[in-house]
Parts: sequence; C-alpha cells; structure tokens
Amino acid sequence: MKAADKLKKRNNKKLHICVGLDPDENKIPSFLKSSNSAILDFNTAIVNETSSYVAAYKLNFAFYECLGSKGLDIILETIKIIPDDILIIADAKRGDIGNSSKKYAASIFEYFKCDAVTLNPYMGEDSISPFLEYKDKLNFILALTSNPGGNDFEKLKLDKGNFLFQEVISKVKQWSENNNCGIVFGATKLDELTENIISFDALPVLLPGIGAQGGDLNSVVQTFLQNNRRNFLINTSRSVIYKSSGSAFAKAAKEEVLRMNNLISALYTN
Ligand code: OMP
Repeated sequence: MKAADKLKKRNNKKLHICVGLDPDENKIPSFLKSSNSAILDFNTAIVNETSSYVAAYKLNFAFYECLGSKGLDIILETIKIIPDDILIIADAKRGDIGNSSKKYAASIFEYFKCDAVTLNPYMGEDSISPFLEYKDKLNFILALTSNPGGNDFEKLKLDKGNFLFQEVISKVKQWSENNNCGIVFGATKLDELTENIISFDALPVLLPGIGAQGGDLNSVVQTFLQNNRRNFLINTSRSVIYKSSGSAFAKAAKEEVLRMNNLISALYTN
C-alpha cells in the first residue's frame, strides 16, 4: 500500500498519534535489561499493545545506530513486527549531494523498506530529488523544528521578507508533484503553526514536540481541525514509551495513547 494511503486510512479513523520508537538502553525497564534482546523485546511489547490505536511509528535511527550492527538488525526486526498497514517513518534526517542521497534513499526505502523518511533540506533540491523518485513513499522535510535551535537558521528572514522555513514549505509543495512529500513542524511552535497552516495546502504534517518537549496537544490538534485539515501526525516518543518502568510498561504506553486519542476525538466536531 502507498505510504500516503496508509496515513489517510488511519487519519480517517481519527488516529493521529505517531509513537516514536526511540529506545534507550539506560531508560528501558530494568527487568528487561538482562535479556540480550532487550531493545527488541521492548519495541515488540510497545508495538503489540499500541498498534490498533496509532497512526504511525517513527524509528529515530540514532537510537539504533549507536548500537552498531546489532542496532541495524533491531530496526529490521522491529519493522517486521509492525502490521503492514501502519506507516513506518525512518527518522534519519538525511540529505547529501545527489550521488550520496541516492544511496541513502536506497538504504531507507529498499533495504529497511520504510514507508517514509525525515529529510533535512539544507543542501537543496539535488539532495532531496533521489528520495522523490520513490513515488509511493513519503518524504517529511524539516520546515520549522521543535528545538530551541530551530530559530537559529529556520527563522532567519530572507531578502524577500519571508522566513527560511516558509521558503522551505513553498519548495516542498513544488517537489511534491507526486504527492510524496510532507513537512515536519514542531508542536512547540504554536504561534508559527497558527500563522502558517494555511500555506501547507495538502501536505501531510509530522509534528514532534508533544510530551517531553512541552508542546500542547490540545492547541495543536485544535489548530488543524479548525482549519479543516486532518492529514497530520503528532509524534511523541519518551512520554509514551517510558510512561512506566514497571512490568506493565507497554500497557501504560497504550493507556497514554488512548488518553491522547480521546482528547483528539473530543475535538472533532464531525
Ligand atoms: P520526544 O521528545 O521524546 O517525544 O522525541 C521526539 C522525537 O522527534 C525524536 O526522535 C526527535 O529526534 C524527533 N524530532 C523532534 O523532536 N523535533 C523535530 O523538530 C523533528 C523531529 C523529527 O524529525 O522527528
């Protein structure tokens, strides 16, 4: 199934939560740590409990790459246990000269077989275009990020008076002639979200920053629904996967997802 269709199917069910599978050996429940498949066991439990209630999973590659080749195998194994109809985002923030980006794209989409990727647009069009050739995938391009440093460059004003992140958004719309692009917009940047949402057009939006980074779920969702936009994903990693450190950690993660789902569906007016 096309990545965009997977997303649409879940969004149509009013499911918008993307669980970030960012497992940290130091933070997973201590009773798991004795197993030599601790991280995979952790991911498996979280996915098994939550998969009926989420819109997507996002694997931040940093948490796996730091484990070496074992970490790369855990990515593959985790992808195998995620049901086929759920969008899997490789949070790898790629972007390089075209010749190298081509290999990054083959890695993400052909080797790992992910549905979607996060991309850093700093190096421009030729760094993104190898990813765009995969018409059935989704490329989430960083526009305004959730972190404080997102203001350093992304909010610089250009000569023509717009911000750099606004220029990125208008480029992404051009790059998305096959409807295979989206943007990343920090859930912590509510004022900018409210001011710019009209410019997103049909682009799907990935919003990290809820939970540990302090973004307000209610306000972000309200902004989308008031603007009659339903193609958005709210990512949350630490506040879901580490909700509990006890033996029922995966059930606690599910409860947290359900709590957010209830809050979101209460904001729908139809
Ligand atoms: P938590 O803060 O634990 O919910 O994790 C947020 C996740 O989203 C991490 O994997 C971040 O790397 C990622 N992220 C951001 O936090 N801010 C951004 O602006 C963009 C991303 C991302 O591309 O996913």
